[in-house]
Amino acid sequence: MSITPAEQEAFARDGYFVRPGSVPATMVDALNARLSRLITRCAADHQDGTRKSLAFWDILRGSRDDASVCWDVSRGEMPARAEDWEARAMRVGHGLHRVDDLFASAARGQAIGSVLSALLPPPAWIVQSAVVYKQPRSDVVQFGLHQDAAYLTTEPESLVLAFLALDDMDAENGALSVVPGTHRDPLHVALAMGPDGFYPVEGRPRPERDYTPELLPMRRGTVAFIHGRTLHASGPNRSPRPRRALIVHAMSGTSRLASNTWIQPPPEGFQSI
Ligand SMILES: O=C(O)CCC(=O)C(=O)O
Repeated sequence: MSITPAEQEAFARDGYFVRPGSVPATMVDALNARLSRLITRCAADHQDGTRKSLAFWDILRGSRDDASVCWDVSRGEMPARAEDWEARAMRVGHGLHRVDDLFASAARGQAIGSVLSALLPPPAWIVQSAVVYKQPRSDVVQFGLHQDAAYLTTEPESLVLAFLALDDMDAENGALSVVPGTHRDPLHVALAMGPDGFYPVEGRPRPERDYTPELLPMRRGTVAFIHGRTLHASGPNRSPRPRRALIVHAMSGTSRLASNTWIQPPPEGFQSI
């Protein structure tokens, strides 16, 4: 069985559950090493002119099917050597499972894919996969309280996020926080992608409630499974350590993606897990 009755119950009650020790340290090390390679390759593409724009939203919009890197350009000139660009990486995706065998096996394997499959009416489809990269002592990557279903809206709703900690995470380096039970809220806003980022296409006032986020410190190798409407957030990285997370979003093939959603299925359709 891929999930226990207690996990099923927690998901229904709280809108998330956490599984420590899901991915062995050797696999986490291998994913981080592969990540470095993908980032250096992308940097080399910029240096030889294969990739041009360094603008965040240009890169994000074009990132559905590959391993594009969004860069922190706020710290001046990019480094001379491609290997040194990793210190500027903010986000890598959103098709890691499509272009890289190791990330594909992580996304589809026992620790993530099987659990997503157990949570979703079959068939379960991977919509996107990416690494969120918070650099040491940097506040450029942080997230206010949001529902992922706002920017990946499925009808009827079936979105689930798997969040794999690739580093130990705590309050100091920007661990995830969630507001238990908020998956029972309606979708507060639906977002589409414009030239300068996401903009609201449909919104309802957020219910008058006191949202108290709960910090989820995680050891590397932990996976959290989060309902698409569960409010979550994460702060800046104030530590000298990196904070990397693999995020994999999945939906049921019995739903469809809203037409305003920034990711649409590739021509051959989404792949089942
Ligand atoms: O990496 C994180 O802390 C949160 C990521 C997230 O919520 C998102 O990408 O929507």
